Amino acid sequence: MKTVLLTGFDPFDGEKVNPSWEAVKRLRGARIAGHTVAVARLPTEFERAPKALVRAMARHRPALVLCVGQAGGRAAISLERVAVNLLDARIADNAGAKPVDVPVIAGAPAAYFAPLPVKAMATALREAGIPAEISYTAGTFVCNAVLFALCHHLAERRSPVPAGFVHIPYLPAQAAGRPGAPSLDLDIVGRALRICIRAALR
Ligand code: PCA
Repeated sequence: MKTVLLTGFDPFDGEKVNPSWEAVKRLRGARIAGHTVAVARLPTEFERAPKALVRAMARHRPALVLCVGQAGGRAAISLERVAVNLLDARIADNAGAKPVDVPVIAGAPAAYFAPLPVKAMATALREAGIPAEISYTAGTFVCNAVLFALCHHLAERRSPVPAGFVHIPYLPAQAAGRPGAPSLDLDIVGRALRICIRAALR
């Protein structure tokens, strides 16, 4: 059976949980559209996260790669369309690194479009009653670096594998300490990821 690789991140910036890993780990072994879900937990570290992703891809040889990360403050499931070749950290990563104005991969293109049908995915999410948006920036922190490294890896190998990045809001428990911050419940995020996978495989 073909495999879908889903990844989530370690908590960062003083948080106790990362909703991305909480949602992703629940889908381990799930059967979706004739595929089995494999999961990997990535460190929220510039240096190690892309390597951990590439290792997981070598191990699972997935037919689809969907990386998921927390985007605190966003109110919808955010489908990332673009990765930029820039690290510009506002906070330190979990290893204490805080790169400013350096490329993710020296000599690589300035940007990539994620090879993922983001519009079809957004439509499918909205039809299921889940707030969704297409995003034109994954930021300049670890998530963007992972998406960029993923796109570069596939482009260099001329791989046809669809792959991309989904940012998700805080969990309600995280938002509880931040009046006014939007959040999405884990069950909804789980449903959203299943819908994203089905739409991406179509
Ligand atoms: N979100 C961060 C890194 C890890 C995560 O879950 C980001 O958006 O870059």
